[in-house]
Amino acid sequence: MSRLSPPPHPIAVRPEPPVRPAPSDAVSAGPRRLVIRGQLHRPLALTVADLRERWAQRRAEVVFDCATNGPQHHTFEGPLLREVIGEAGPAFDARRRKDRSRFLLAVSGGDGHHTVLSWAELDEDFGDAPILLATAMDGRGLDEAGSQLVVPSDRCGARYISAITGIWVGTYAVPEERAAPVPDSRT
Ligand SMILES: Nc1nc2c(c(=O)[nH]1)N[C@H]1C(S)=C(S)[C@@H](COP(=O)(O)O)O[C@H]1N2
Ligand SMILES: [Mo]
Repeated sequence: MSRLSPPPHPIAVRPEPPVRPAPSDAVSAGPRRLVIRGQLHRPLALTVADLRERWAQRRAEVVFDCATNGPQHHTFEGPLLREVIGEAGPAFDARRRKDRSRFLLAVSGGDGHHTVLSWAELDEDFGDAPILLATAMDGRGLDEAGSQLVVPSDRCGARYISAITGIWVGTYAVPEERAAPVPDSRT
C-alpha cells in the first residue's frame, strides 16, 4: 500500500499532560481491583488479597476440557462467588425464591472474554454449585494475574474466566411478547 503524504505524528505533536497526583491516584495505585457492580446495594472493588482475607477459602480439585488444549487438571482456592456477591447485596427480596431466580451475573476477563451465570446456579435453594472466585491456582497466588472463575460443575473450561476485571449482577428485562409479534416466515 502506498501513501501520497507522510503519516501524521499525533504522538509527537500532542503535549504531555502534566503529571499531577490526584486523590484518585491513591485509589487506583497498587494491585488491580475486580469491580462488582449492577443492581446491588453495596458495589465492591476487590483485590485478590481482599478475596483471600475477607471470606472463608474453599478448595476445589477440578478437571475441565478445552477444545484446543484437551483436559486440564488444577487445584483452586478461593471464596464462594455466592458469599462475595451476597456481601454486595443483590437488589432482590432474599426471602422470595422467585425474585432471586430472576438475577443474572456477567463475569468479564481483562481480554474481553465474558460469560454469564444465573444467580440460581449458585443459590443453595436451586443449583447450589460451589463456584469460586479463585485466589490461588495450584498453590500459587493469583494476586498478579487476577482472580479466576472456577465452575467445578462445568465439563468445558470456557467459563473459567481468568484475570477477572468485573462482575455485573442484575435482572434481564425480557421484551414483552405481545408488543412485537414474531414475523411469520411463511407469509
Ligand atoms: N479471560 C479469559 N479467560 C478464559 C479464556 C479466555 O479466552 N479469556 N478462555 C477460557 C477457556 S476456553 C478455557 S478452556 C480455559 C483455559 O484455561 P487454561 O489456559 O488454564 O488451560 O480458560 C478459560 N478462561
Ligand atoms: Mo477452551
